[in-house]
Amino acid sequence: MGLNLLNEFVNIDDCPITESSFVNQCKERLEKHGALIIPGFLRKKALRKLIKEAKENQGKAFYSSSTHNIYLTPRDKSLPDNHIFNHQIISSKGCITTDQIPENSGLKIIYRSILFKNFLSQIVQETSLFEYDDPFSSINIHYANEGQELGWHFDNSSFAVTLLLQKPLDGGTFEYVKDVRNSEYGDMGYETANKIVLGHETPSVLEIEPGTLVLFRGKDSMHRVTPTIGDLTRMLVVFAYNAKPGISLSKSAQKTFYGKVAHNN
Ligand SMILES: O=C(O)CCC(=O)C(=O)O
Ligand SMILES: [Fe+2]
Repeated sequence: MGLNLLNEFVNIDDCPITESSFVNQCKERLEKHGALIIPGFLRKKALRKLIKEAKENQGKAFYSSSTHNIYLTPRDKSLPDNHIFNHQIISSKGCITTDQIPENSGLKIIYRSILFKNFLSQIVQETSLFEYDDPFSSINIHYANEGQELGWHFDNSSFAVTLLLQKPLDGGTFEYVKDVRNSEYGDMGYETANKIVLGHETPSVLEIEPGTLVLFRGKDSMHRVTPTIGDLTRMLVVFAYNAKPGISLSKSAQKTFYGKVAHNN
């Protein structure tokens, strides 16, 4: 699969993902800001098609609401309930999985494209990127209806790739504070995290329009998506990759995120 097929979906003219000057510029922006946004990544026609597809499959979404701390870990009973580590936050959304996305979808063409994977791996500085071994986790579409939100958290994965398809009338804003914790050195960032949760620290906001590609380092940068306001659903694609082949999401995580467990692994 070459540039021609990818070019049907991705605006290669404005986002020349195979050119080293563009790649280097993207890499620098990600390092400096902890986030990289590429507006107009999807061609307008492709965006319209993907919105239609996502709407057609919305009825299949698994909706869940969960209570979690910002580290996405169980409570620590040795710490008080009012400690930031034990502070509980609510997140809710709908989700469809890779197997529910049509085989000929532009999303699968982009996700599996060697050129796209090369582009990403250079930016995040991994040798190669691999899809998930389970049939659910590689490409997800998230649906946030009115009132649904993702509470403050850090990601488990070192980077995330998203594509916004539909922006709500209001709300649904991606907010983040860069480098709150240092997971590599075990610095939990309690003090800053506490200020953020209390609203005493002003987060950065990512201005994202439909068709924008976002690369985000969410492992150490605390982030959230504010509640959707109005009756237009926020629809967002998440592309998930691994640095090694053969990795599946754990069965318990599959059950929590997708409400089902794959039987083939
Ligand atoms: O919805 C978004 O824009 C970000 C999603 C996110 O932070 C996550 O899935 O962990
Ligand atoms: Fe996240």
